[in-house]
Amino acid sequence: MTHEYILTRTEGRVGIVQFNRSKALNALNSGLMSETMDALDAFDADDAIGCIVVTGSERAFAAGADIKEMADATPAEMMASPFIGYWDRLRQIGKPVIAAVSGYALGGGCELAMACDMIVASETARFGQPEINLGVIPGAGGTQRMTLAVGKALAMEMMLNGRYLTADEALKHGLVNRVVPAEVYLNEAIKLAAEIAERAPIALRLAKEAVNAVYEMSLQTGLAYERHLFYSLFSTADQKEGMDAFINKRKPEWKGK
Ligand code: DAK
Repeated sequence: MTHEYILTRTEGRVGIVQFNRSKALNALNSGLMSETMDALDAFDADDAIGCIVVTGSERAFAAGADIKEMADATPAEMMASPFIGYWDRLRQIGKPVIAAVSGYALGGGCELAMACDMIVASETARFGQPEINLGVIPGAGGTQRMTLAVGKALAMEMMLNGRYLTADEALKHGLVNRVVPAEVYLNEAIKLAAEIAERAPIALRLAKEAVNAVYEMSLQTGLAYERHLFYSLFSTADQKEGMDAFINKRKPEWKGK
């Protein structure tokens, strides 16, 4: 399928979505967001895909929502815009999603990377929520997810003063999984995704769901939720296969059932 704003491809069991609007630093206009979410849904529904990578260009993952598109909007138009719904759709993706980030990840671009499950960053990556410079604040999770990741002190500096985080700072504060040279960041992300994609599909989904539940539940409810997900996995063929393979010293063959 041809797209206007993104490129998609697969490498083995990894589905790759690449923003393709580099002249505008991959600013997230509605066309780009809509194509991205359709591509993510398609990979999520495809049994041949085990893990998804979302990436931009070397200069910018994405420099935020398209300022030109929303500059004249009224509150009612912003509320009616499908924009925020795209983030909800991203949260519904069951397969692991890795953001491969190089260059600018700002505003909505940073929020999108944070809404993914993991971030592989190039040394050139810069994370920021500079909405304050536009007379607004983050609207797609920036104040919440960034604060949960890096803590109040730094998050305040980012939100109130538009401070960017370097890749190393992002690593130090637990926002990203790893920092690698710019020449290899995408390959590293795909390599990590390929390893994950070989694992038991249902367990992957439930592991992701259980970790994300931390943000929604008390510890007690979260522990109970985890336990129920754990029990439910004993109804899968993959649990029987995984444990039998261990006992018989062989490699498991996952069926996703
Ligand atoms: N939107 C539109 N165009 C953008 C853009 C953006 N966010 N960022 C860059 N561009 C365009 C520039 O306008 C320029 O286009 P031309 O002038 O060449 O046509 C081209 O990309 C190259 O940018 P620069 O010439 O500015 O490049 P520099 O290297 O000088 O600067 C920069 C790079 C990343 C520092 C700078 O471009 C910049 O500050 N960009 C804006 C960053 C920003 O403020 N991002 C936050 C946007 S607000 C919502 C929830 C959330 C949101 C929206 C709705 N709802 C609940 C509905 C999210 C809001 C945001 O993300």
